[in-house]
Amino acid sequence: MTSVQHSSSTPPAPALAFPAGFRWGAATAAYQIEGAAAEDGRGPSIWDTFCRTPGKVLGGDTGDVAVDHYHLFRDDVALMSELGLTAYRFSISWPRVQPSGSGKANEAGLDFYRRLVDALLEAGIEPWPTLYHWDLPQGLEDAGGWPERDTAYRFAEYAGLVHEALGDRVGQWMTVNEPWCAAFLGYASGEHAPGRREGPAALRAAHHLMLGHGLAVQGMRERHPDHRLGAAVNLYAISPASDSAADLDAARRVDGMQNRFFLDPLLRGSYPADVLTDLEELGFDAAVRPGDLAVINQPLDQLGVNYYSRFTVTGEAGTAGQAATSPFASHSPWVGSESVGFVDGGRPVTGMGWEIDESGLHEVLTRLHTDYPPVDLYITENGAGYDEVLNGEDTVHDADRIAYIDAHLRASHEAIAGGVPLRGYFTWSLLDNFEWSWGYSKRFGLVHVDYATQRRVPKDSARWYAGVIRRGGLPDHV
Ligand code: IFM
Repeated sequence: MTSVQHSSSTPPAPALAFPAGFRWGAATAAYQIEGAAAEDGRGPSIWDTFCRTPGKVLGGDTGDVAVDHYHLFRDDVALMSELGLTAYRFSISWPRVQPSGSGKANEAGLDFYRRLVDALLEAGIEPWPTLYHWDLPQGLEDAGGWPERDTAYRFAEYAGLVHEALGDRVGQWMTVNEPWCAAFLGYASGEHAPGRREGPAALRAAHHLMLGHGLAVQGMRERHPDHRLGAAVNLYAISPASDSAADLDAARRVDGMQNRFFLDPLLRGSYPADVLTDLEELGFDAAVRPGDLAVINQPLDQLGVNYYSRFTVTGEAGTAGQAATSPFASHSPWVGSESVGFVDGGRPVTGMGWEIDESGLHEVLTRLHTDYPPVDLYITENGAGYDEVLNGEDTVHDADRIAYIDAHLRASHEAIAGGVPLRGYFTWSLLDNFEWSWGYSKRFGLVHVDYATQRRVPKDSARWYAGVIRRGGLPDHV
């Protein structure tokens, strides 16, 4: 591991200062970094199975070893300290805690998180665990997966076990991460595990992810009323390609399925009426039982916003398509709106092909503030993936990533100045890691990882971000 060197002199006051107490963080997820897939009693997850299915993950890559965070976590916490992070967002692996998805906890699995949390606390870094970041125990998928209502109850049971074990030292919790991806990439387009292509099942999965969130929050609230609880959703800014009625309708549909289908039940206790109309033929209503929406609509202390890009969409005939979420995209994840098309918005893109538009982040944050009941907001993911190489040097000159994060922090600062209660920013990601169906081909880290040796090398962006944190804000220019 090489270190994040920076000067120890007092930093100049930033031109754009963030409020005192603003959380400066980085995020990761269990399957993407931990490795140790068969250690200490961990059971198989749907991602272990998916990675072993030919043609599902680029290069046949798996998370078996990933970046070996399970063994190297102390080094990684040391890196976080050098960066000056005040908070670290990670996820808990459900199959480490409940190898088959139900029943008593595997203490050896919980012990790993006890060790990690203790190391973070010792370093003065606030732990921000997420309970579900897509690694459903395979045993639960064998019983039907998220389209089965029982999975929501199993999730609440698992959440209770983790909360019981760590609740004495962790006070910030996120339940589910990006339920849109888990439901619609997992069960509609099949680009993600478990790789099913069943639209109506994907809708039920989405509802049960939300129901699981609500049930988990109820139990956690009862156990520790003082804890701060929330969920992290992936939101997009959406633009119609033109003012035509077809394009405006496409924008309404994509906004409905991507944003409002999750925000409305979480924050208002209802599904958007127009989306329910779009889904009328698909039997979604039958999945929503009396009382479910009240369970989902638990009072939240915080909402996590994962923001990466803007979609420009069209409803003109013959344009059906989708944004590039995977190298294997072939089926639409837009259940009930499969005919919408995605067009080039004319902006520069990251190495993922995702258009860079920080104004979309400002738009999303402002909309949350004006259209929904008040809740503290955190950017729980934001960052840029590229195909980077070390080139024999001892760093990566990732000026593109610096520019991306800088621009999004400026947009965040503007939102705060406009009254948005944004309380923190977690960049995705701390380390290069397993990027789902892209395998290890895309790198999002502030820290480069040599996957053959597990050597960590901070990129230019790591030093830059450390400076931002030390100053508590941004200089006039990048
Ligand atoms: O790597 C993912 C993460 O797991 C969820 N949000 C988006 C990131 C980049 O694709």
